Amino acid sequence: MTEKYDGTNIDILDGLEAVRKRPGMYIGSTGTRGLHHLIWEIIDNSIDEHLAGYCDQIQVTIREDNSIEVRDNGRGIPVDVHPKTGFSAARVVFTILHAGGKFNNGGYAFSGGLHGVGASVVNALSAYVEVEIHKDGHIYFDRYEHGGNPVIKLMRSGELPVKGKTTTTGTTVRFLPDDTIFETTTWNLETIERRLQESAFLNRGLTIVLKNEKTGYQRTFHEERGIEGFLNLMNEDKTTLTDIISFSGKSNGILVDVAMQYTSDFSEQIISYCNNITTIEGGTHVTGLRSGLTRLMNSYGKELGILKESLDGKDIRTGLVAVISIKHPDPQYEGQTKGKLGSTDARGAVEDVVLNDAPKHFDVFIDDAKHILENALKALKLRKAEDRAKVNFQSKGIQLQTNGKLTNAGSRKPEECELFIVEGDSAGGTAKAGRDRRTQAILPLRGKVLNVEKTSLEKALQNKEIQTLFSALGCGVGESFDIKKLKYNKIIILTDADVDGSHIRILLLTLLYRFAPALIHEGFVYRGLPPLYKVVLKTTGKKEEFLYAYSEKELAQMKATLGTKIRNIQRFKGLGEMNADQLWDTTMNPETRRLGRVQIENAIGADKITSVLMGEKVEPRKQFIYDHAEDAKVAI
Ligand code: TSJ
Repeated sequence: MTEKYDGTNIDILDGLEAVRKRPGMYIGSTGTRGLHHLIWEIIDNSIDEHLAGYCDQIQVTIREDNSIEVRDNGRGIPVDVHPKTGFSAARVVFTILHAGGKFNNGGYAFSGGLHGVGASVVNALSAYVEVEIHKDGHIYFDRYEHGGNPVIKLMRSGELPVKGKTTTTGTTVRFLPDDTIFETTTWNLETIERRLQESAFLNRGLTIVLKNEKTGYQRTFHEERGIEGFLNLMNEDKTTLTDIISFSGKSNGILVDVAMQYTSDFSEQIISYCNNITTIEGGTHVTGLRSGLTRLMNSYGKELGILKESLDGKDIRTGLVAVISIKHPDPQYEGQTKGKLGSTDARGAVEDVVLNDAPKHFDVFIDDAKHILENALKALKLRKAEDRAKVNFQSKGIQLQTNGKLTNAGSRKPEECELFIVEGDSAGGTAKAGRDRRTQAILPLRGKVLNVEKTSLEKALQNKEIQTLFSALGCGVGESFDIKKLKYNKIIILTDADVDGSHIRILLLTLLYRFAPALIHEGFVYRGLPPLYKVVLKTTGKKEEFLYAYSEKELAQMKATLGTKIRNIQRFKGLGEMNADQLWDTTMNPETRRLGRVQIENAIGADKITSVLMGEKVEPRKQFIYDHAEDAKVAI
């Protein structure tokens, strides 16, 4: 073969074109979540370099032109010519789908793997990408435009051009997301900060600097204490019963790192990671931590003469807040969102580390073991009292199920049924009239009862409609939760686009998250998006022609494109102002409505929500985010 494969090859562009055609398959969505995914994809490479032991600094910059720059002080992406393709490895990384893994695993045994779709996907979805590699005294440079087209034609050797000399090593990547692909290209500083904060916690000693060139803002993330620092943040507003207990160890080739502390909470909170990826649904490592802790505490209890009989794991875990991070050479994930670790060996490995390494703490700080055991005995007592009094919320829910005002769907097939939780009796009535009676159920929630900002979860649970909601769902709550019994395929929260509406929505989400988190994790919960405006057009005929605007931005776009053709703009102050047809068209009809799927931003966000909301702090409430659901037709 005389022709060199120089990256303009048609196959390569076909590969990247496939990404541009179906971006959702590679990055989940083209909304704000997908947009930010691009940053994570790039940073993860630098973090892998840190894990390999060659990088301790990462700089992330939001640049004036809205591009992102990620710079690290690692070894620099290999640039040697890749024998199969005949061009520089660095170009392979950016042009060939899934090439990332081959290189990323080179020096490091634990890679995120599953989640790392890599640099080529970022390239395919960017208006431009620039790569600068400092290595072996040279600065290598490469650039791509319009979805991955290489700008620099490589010479026959396939080597990247050198644009200068250097005495350091490292990789810099700059990319500008393609605004013809993404619904939004606005970076959310808070989202980026949370992720970098999380990365700093999980990678002890790594320094990450975030800069916003547009505003001059700068912040450094660095955690000498690693996950202990994370736990400290999680518990900062709580009453703690023990010190932070941290231990690490290795079993069967699996590295285990745990930080835990007991609090006066009644719940248990375990945040888990495998290979730096959050496992939001837990899995075998979490099971190992639970069972290991049960065995360990029962053995201390007997040794100390505090226990005669073994305690139940759930009593031992009352008040537990823990972060577990494991490194597994070949992790397997399960669950709809792949957020659950399935590797069976992780359970035993974590259990081993708990039994072998946690005693290094407890043998010295024996009071911590005593406090945990006393707390568990208290939890057991409370639980028994609760059982006797039968004040258990679950049984109450069942008794009261007929008291609420649920209007059920005709069909009994969960896969086609939807439950609308509607704010206000009047909107509830409209929804009842407008719905598809066969598949759509309506549960009105009286706003007045719930819109008190500080309604506690306990108070909310006394609310008839809330009880009706949980019994209507059919899947139980807490320990007896069973998603297979869920009677609806979608749970759609429909509240006004005002402050009260948002409080009710957050309260409902908090309740669902607290009592049936899988409903949110598995994507069953949605937010209906009612329009804000009806834009009536000037017409000559008798029939009224109009459009709906769902945001201020859309209204502005309509004003810009339609201008003088607009006759009148009506603002909907609430759902109650719409008639049944309007509500059906805009918000309920699966063919025309818009829905946002409720998602949890990340582990810090999710668990901080629960703890902080329980503590009645208002500020971090915004961390439930909404991504456009796949069935939402976007009208503009
Ligand atoms: F992949 C990428 F282009 F997106 C990217 C990679 C982006 C950024 C910001 C950094 C990196 C990156 C890759 N930083 N450091 C590395 N290191 C390697 O790829 C590397 C270097 C040397 C060796 C070796 O075995 O000598 C192996 C690897 C994987």
